[in-house]
Parts: sequence; structure tokens; C-alpha cells
Amino acid sequence: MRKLFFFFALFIGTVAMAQNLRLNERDYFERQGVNVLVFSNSFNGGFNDEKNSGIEIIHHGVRTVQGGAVRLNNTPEQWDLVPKMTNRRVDRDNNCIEVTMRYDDYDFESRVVVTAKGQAVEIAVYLDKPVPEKLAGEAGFNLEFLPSQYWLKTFMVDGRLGRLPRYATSQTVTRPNSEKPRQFKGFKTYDDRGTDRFIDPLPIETGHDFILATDDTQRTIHISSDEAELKLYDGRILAQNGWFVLRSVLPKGKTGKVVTWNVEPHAIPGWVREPNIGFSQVGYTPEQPKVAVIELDKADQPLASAQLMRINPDGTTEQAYSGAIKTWGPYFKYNYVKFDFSSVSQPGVYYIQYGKTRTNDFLIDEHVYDKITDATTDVWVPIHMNHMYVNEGYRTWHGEPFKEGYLQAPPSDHFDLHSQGQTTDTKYQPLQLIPGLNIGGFFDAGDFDIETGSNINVVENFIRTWELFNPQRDETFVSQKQRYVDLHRPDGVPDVLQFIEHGTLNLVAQAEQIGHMASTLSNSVLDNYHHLGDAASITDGLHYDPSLKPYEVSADGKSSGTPDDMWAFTTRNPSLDFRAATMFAAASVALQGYNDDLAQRALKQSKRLMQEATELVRQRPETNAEQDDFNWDEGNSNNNNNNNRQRRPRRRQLGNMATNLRLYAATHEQQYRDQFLGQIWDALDRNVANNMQTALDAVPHMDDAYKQKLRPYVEKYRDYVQRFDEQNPYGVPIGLGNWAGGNAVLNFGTTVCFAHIYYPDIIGKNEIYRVSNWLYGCHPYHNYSFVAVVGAARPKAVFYGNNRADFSFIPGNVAPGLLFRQPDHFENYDDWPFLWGQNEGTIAGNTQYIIFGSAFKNIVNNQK
Ligand SMILES: [Ca+2]
Ligand SMILES: [Ca+2]
Ligand SMILES: [Ca+2]
Repeated sequence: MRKLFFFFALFIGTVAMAQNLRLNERDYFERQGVNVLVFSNSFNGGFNDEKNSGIEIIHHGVRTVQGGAVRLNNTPEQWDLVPKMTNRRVDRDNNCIEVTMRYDDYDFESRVVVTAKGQAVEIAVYLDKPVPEKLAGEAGFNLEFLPSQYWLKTFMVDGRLGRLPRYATSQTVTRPNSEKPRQFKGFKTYDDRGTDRFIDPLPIETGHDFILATDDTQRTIHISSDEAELKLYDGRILAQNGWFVLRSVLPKGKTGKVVTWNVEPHAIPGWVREPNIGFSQVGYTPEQPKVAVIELDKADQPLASAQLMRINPDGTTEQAYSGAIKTWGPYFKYNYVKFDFSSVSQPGVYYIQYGKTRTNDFLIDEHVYDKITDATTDVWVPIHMNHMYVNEGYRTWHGEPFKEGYLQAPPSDHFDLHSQGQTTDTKYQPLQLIPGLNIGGFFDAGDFDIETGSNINVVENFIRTWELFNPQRDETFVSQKQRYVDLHRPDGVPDVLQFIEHGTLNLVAQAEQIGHMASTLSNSVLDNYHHLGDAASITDGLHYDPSLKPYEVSADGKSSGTPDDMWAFTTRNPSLDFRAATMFAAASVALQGYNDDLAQRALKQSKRLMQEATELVRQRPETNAEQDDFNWDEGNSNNNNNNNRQRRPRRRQLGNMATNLRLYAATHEQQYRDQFLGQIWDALDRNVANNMQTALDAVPHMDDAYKQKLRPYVEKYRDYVQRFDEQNPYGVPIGLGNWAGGNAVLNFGTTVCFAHIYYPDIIGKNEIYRVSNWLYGCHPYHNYSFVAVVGAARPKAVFYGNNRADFSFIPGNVAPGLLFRQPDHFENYDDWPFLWGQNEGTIAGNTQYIIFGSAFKNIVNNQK
């Protein structure tokens, strides 16, 4: 009887919770199936305004609505102004959250109050002062809807029916530029072709009562306003990463409560999120540990057991194993349980059955990991070779980009987080052509610039791959003479050597032509920075001549008045020169016997830059020499994400131990060895995790005493590795930044592999699978492989590559992974590629993956 009563009470409690939205302990509104977040994530502007902020709705587990805020455009783009949140107040007594937001550029302040009212929220905008004259008719309250979850769905507006379009084709008008609110730092996202007018989308629909997705109860949402007119826009008209936008313009000349919306996301009665069964989509080798991590809704009851099913060659299935479910516990918003089927070692095709949930099939086989780096080396990397025509079979990936070369950047700010100081630090005048830079180098990521720091990493990563694993693989034809790359066409030269050469060619050219390293070779105008398409069409290939009118071409056809040429940002940074010098020393060794001329040039620049950088640092005031020497997150020797837009400054000393080690390896000069040994032990005492990779990198170059002395640190590192089993259910370091933690996980995996290679008795073989499992599908949110890799049964389908507008991927790409949204949501969209923080692969990160994958494969294969 008591049991029954308890059950009944629990049932009532559950129903009550399911009925009304309530403020929970994490300060957002919640009912089963619906979360309404109010500025749990705020706008940052520039790069960071990536559809991740304001009022957001997580609807049946998917973040389908965001951007709720007072905005200045019908369909705001990434570089449009964002409001700064100046105050946020959670009022539990009144079940509401109030946010004050401000546009400094216009001295414009507004308040938004979101109040739970039964199953809906009321969103109300308050003004203490009327909308400024300049923004009257422009400022409005916006809410944005994820296109990939709403397109093709039916909607109803004041009783009229419609269907949300798969592709943007709604109508537009143009208006004078003078009427457009200023964009981020005054940059312009569009090329108006000399018309002095901008494009403004017209609404798809207008009314007072909208129900979106009437045909899909998972997405149905009802928005209405008695007095305000609601307009529905398609943000994809202006930018492929735009969302559907619903907005009400704020009335002119009014104060107080100026706009009120009622927003009710439908919740499916009794809905429980389907279990997410994380496992390796690449499969498992017979002897490795095999543990699926199952992510459960907190309203879900864990089952007692799960089954591993085998699919026989004749199509029949049989149960291979049934095992107990073990509870791990809660982690952020979900509960986690594990299913260990390690005892199954018979090669075959399997799937996991957990209650009604069945995974796709995967292999258990000795060879599952054999090809994990092939797509990255054979396809992703060559496609990112700059200044080349890249062909694959019938397809041209891109023509030869930037034929007109690079101009000296004038003193300026930049949208990709660079700047050119007051002087050029070169012999060139602002906007003068710097000859010889349009050679070699790799596209940074989803964009097409040459980030010098990243390119240094890339060359280093290829050199390490070459030195450690000596890969002879030759699947790529590279002709520097023809400026032509052909995929899957062997040319007798190992591809890794050609990649080292290609990276070195650009970096040596920088040192020779500029005199030191540029910080970046990048776009000069924002309107061609967000380019999606053939890299060869980013610029017109003609030299910029300011004496011509924009879009005018000279009589000889060689120059134009269009200011689209790329710029070299040349402010001198001795620590970058140091890094380049170190890399050049190693490149000169790697290239010897293959391209002796380039090897010589690299060595010459290495010596000169080393000397000059040392002198420059010496000339600095003593106190500033170390403190001022900030560098972007690049402390690790094997690091890798200079495109890391978290941009956390990290203090870095010149002549650090990784540099000394690499110089010792390249030159065998005793002074570098001594300096390295004078630094490494202190560093390990301070932080064993951060410095273990550098310590391990030294093992092949040091004596046995060094290896012995390192042992206790490796033991400490093992404890560090194993502690992750308690921190989260996946046993890897999970990042919570605005760039998902993929690179940190890769670094971790690489270090674990090397620790196992040199100290197998301390770091056991089973430890190396932590990161492969994570990358290939055992992670939160979904179970798709983060690597567009050969062998995975279910790789991610979309990435933020330069072909993202086609909802596609470039094979071999590695996604950063799970983007954490405050306060408790992990996300990796696989139907929407446009959020770089979760879906963009970088050249440094992907070449780091080649090292990880090579080390991992070596361990797996050598011990078969
Ligand atoms: Ca970039
Ligand atoms: Ca080749
Ligand atoms: Ca041009």
C-alpha cells in the first residue's frame, strides 16, 4: 500500500512538472521536453556571434531556437552589432528572468523580462527611453529558428497555411547604405557592387498568431502577440548560416512595456529522450576493452541489461552477449550508464540492443583501425594546399588562388583577430605588393587565410610524422612547377615530404621577402573573408590599382580597381620568429636529399631569425621581456589550434624547453641540451600533464638516466589520466570553452600513446583507446564519429569546411566536437554545419590527428 502511494505521489509530481514551466536550480525554465534559457549565454560580437546566445529554447533535446534579444536588423548576420548584457536578474518569487541589454554605439538600452506562465513564457520588452531616432523602425525583438529543424515543416499564421522553405527564395529590397546600422568595428559583410545600397529581406509572412511546425509535435511552437505585429524572415537570404527569424519592430516614441509575446513550445506528453548509445563507429579490435556509454534522460529508468547482437553472413542475427548495465551517475543534465562487452572477441558484424534502442552495426576485427588517417592525408590535407589547382577525378576542388599576390597591410584592425601596428616593420609601403608570397602554405580551416602560427605547427606535425613513422604513402601528385595537385595519383614521392615542402615554401618566402614572419596572410575585406566556393574566385586575380574605379579593369587586363587583394600583416613578433627558426631547422633536416635548395634556404633563415629574435628580446627592457611576450595558446610542443578562437593568452618564454629540445634534435649542440635539462624537471614539478608531451618527445634524444628520472612523473601522469574516469563518464578531458575541446582531447590522446610507447609498464595499452572511442562515437549528444574517416560506419555528415554551404564535408576532417552551452548542454549539430565551435576542422588540428592516428595505429598493429 505504501509502495503504491509512493508511486502515485511520484506520478503526480511528474505530471505537475510536465505541465508547467518552472525556474530550475540552474536558472532556466524547464518542463519535460522544453528548456527555455534566458541569456545563460550572452552575445560577444565579431566571431563569437554564432547563433549561440540570448533567449534560447532546447526543444525535446535539440537547441532549435536562439538569438532572442533586441536586435537592429531583420535578419542579423555574424558581424552585425550585438547587445551587451549589462544586468541579469533571476526572480524566483515571480518566476521570471530580467535582462538589461545595451548598444553602446547608439546609447540604446532595453530590458527583456521573461516570465513563466503555465506552459508558455511571456516575453516582454521594456524601454525607459524611446528607441533612438537612428534606430526607429530598425530595432526590434527577434527570435531565431534553426532552419534544418524547421524547413519543409508546415506553419499557420492567423489561420493561413504555409510551408517553411528548404532553400531561401523570399523577396528582398535594397536600401541606401546610410540607413543600415553599423556593423562590427565598421566592417562590411557585403559587396554592394558600387550601388551604395544594402539588401534587406522582406518577410515571408506577417500576422499576430504563428504556429510553426504544425506537422511535427517535436518542433511545434506557438507564438502570438495581441498588439505587436510578428514578421517571419529567412536569414539565409543574406548569409547561408542565417536562421528563420521572427521579429516585432519596437514602436516609435514609446516607453514602458512596448512589445509582449506569448511563446509556447509544445511538449509531447510523456516524452523521454531516446538513449544515446556511445560506441566506436570504427569498431573494435578483438582484444581491446569495449565499453558503450549510454546517455539517459534524467526521467529515464536505466534497464538492467543490454545485449550485443551479431549479424551473420547469411543475414540472421543472434545474441552474442548479454550483460549487466552499470551506473556511472549524473553528468550535467543527463544520467550515464555503461555496458561492457569486452569479453566478446570473435570477429564479426555487431550491434547493441538496449531496450527498444538499436544501434547501427559495427565491426569487431583486427584491422578496423588500419585506415583511420588515410582520408586526412590523401584528401583533406591536399585540398587545403594553397596557391595550387587541386583536382580529384572529375572534380576540381579549387583553382589556383591569389594569383595577384599579397599587399603590405596598412595599419589596421582585422575581423579575424589580427591587427597591423602603426608601422609595417618592413621596407614596404602600405598597400605595396610584397613579391613572392603566393607560394605554398595551407588554408587555415573553414577559411582561406594562411595563419603563420598554424602553418608552423603543420610543418612541425608533418616533420614529426615523418621522423617517427616514416610514412612512404604516395597517393598525391604535387607539381610546384605546374602549381597542380591531383588526388589519388602517385608521383613517386612520399606525400608527407611534399606537404613539408609545401608548408616550408610559404614560410621561407615570408622570412626572405618580409625579413621576418608575418602574423597572417589574410583577407583585406570582410566581404570576401566569409567566402564559400572556389578559393580561386575569392579575389579577381588582378593587381589592385587604386587609380582605377572599383570593378574597372585596366586596358592590359592585369589590374583592377577592386580592392580585393589579400594583405600580409607584418608586425614583428620575435617569439613567432623563434618558432619559425626552430621549425626551419627541423625542416632543413627533413628536406635534405629531397629538395636541397629549399633545405639550404630554410637553414639560412633559421640561423638569421634565431640570431635576430635573440637580439630583439635582449634589447627589450628586462621586466618586459617575459611578461609582454604573450602568445596565443601555443605553449604545447604538439599543440595545435592556433585557430583557437578562445584566444586565451598564455605566457610564453623565448627559448622555452620545447624549442631547446627541437634545436638540440636538429643541431645536436650541447647548449640546447643543457638548457632543456635545466627546464624540464621544474616544469614537470609545476604541471605534469601540460609538460609530459615535451618530456616524452625528449626520450629518443636523451640517455637512459633521463628515462629513469622521468619514470615517477609518468606514474603521476597515469594517475592524472585515470582521474578522468571519475570526472566524466567518457574518461577524457572534456572542454567547456566556445571552441569545443577536440584539440585538447587529441593532445591528450597523443601523449597517452607516447607514454605507452616509452613506458608500457606504467601506461597500459588499454589507456590508448580512451581518445579513439571518444573521437569515433562514444561521446554525449549523438554517437557519430567526429572524424570524417575511412572505416567509420556512421561518420558525421556535415562539417564547417569551406564547402559547408552544401551541407557536406571534406573527407578526413576532424570536428572540434561538443560545444558546451551554459549551463548544462553539450551540442554537436549534424544537420547544420555552420557553427565553427563544434564543426570546423583546422589545418593544425587535423595534422595533429595524423600524429595521433599514426601513433595509435602503430601501437595497435605492433602488438597484434
Ligand atoms: Ca583563419
Ligand atoms: Ca606524392
Ligand atoms: Ca585583386
